[in-house]
Amino acid sequence: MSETIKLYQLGTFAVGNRLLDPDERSVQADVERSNTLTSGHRACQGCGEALGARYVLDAAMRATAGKLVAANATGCLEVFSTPYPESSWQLPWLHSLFGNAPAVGSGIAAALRAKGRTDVRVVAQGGDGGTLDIGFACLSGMFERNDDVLYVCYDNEAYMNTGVQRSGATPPAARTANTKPVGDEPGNVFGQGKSAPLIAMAHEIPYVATATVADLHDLERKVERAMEFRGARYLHVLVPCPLGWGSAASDTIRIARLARETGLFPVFEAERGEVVNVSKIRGRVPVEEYLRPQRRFAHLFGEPLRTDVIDRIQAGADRNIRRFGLLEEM
Ligand SMILES: Cc1ncc(C[n+]2csc(CCOP(=O)(O)OP(=O)(O)O)c2C)c(N)n1
Ligand code: SF4
Ligand SMILES: [Mg+2]
Repeated sequence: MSETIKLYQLGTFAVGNRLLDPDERSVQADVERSNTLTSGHRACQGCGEALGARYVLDAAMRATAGKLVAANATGCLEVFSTPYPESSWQLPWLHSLFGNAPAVGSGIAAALRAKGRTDVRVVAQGGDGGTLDIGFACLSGMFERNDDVLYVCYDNEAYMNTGVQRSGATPPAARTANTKPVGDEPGNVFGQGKSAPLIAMAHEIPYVATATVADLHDLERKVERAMEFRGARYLHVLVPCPLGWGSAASDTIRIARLARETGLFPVFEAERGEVVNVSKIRGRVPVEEYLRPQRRFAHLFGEPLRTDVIDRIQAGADRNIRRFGLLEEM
């Protein structure tokens, strides 16, 4: 005798989960969630970028009642989500080039304005390479024209999609495919790179914020806040990459938290060029705790132990703590 079993879970896990009673559902199955980046994509296990993008886009969808268009630069986020003809995106989504997502976002915003569709909002997004390096001129133009676009940079501190090459966001001493851990100054050199959030602030655009995937509610709140403004807005999200950082997939959240708690990644909000809110460090930790679990810094912990390099990284964290007032006043 055979029995026919109905399979409801044809779409996402979240959809299947919605067949349960509300109090038994996971957060992901909340009926309010749009699951904008849905299951089936090919990101590595523990990918911070996939997690960050999912929360950013779902929050943006909520804030705009689903009237949202996204432009996406080439990079891991595009490659793992959209191996043509498949896609994990459940919103109108355009793949731009590696270097022009901000310009494509500006174009979409201009077209919507020409059509009088002020109800539909625009997100443009890309990795740190697409944002800080090749797309930087387009981004600055989008900022100075104050185009009505929220630009989101998912910062995993290198060009991950093409095999972990250095970007303008790669931290000092980090090993990448083209910053080898050899010589007196192993890994990426000190004194290079740039802070995209500070440069965005210098454009005095309505809203700039940083966030990490360690605090997803904070990330969601910042997306919602960004959507309250018209004009150019910039959100910079630190998204650990297990493959490129040589960290355990299960450590993504912990490492993102340590980036904040060491002071290496300041988490703050700014409006029209002024810092208006800072996430204080709750339990300060030395940078060594952040560096040790990542193989991209393994050359600092061999023989001899490179305390000189670790001290220089600590000095950078201490400077951030002073500059942004990251510690509670005693
Ligand atoms: C003009 C051009 N140069 C190079 C490439 C190859 N390319 C595609 S994605 C990428 C790196 C992406 O790095 P990032 O923006 O940091 O995104 P991630 O993959 O790290 O998320 C490169 C070099 C390209 N697509 N176009
Ligand atoms: S290489 Fe890094 S950014 Fe790309 S999918 Fe894997 S974990 Fe995510
Ligand atoms: Mg990157």
